[in-house]
Amino acid sequence: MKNTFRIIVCLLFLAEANARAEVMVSDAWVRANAPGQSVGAAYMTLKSAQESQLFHVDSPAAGSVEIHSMSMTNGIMKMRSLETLPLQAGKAEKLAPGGFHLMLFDLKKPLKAGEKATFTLCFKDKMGKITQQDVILPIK
Ligand SMILES: [Cu+2]
Repeated sequence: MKNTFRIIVCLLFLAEANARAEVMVSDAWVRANAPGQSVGAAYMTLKSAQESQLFHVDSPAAGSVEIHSMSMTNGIMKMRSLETLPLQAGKAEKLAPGGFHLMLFDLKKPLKAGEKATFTLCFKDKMGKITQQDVILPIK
């Protein structure tokens, strides 16, 4: 009886773990500041097993972090602040130079190559469940 109970608890735990909105974060990095630069940018690839969205980002390295898109219109680079970055199930969304990026404002100190910066990523799945993930990014 005791053993059966233990197995059931284990299965419940596994089911819960699988249901969690895990988002894989890869190729994550922060661009080192050029002299005199007061803002920063961070890049990463996000892949969620289920439909989700990145809706908030925080970092102790910056006063505020915004999710930005970048596009070329008539030869002019335009950045736009996004409320959320939608993630399709199983599809990798790339934040990379020239496209989506995290914009760091009000830097606490210059972003120096070789150092690291921590970010807290907040995701919301389609059921409205919020999960939070901390990632440590190299500055380069
Ligand atoms: Cu930007």
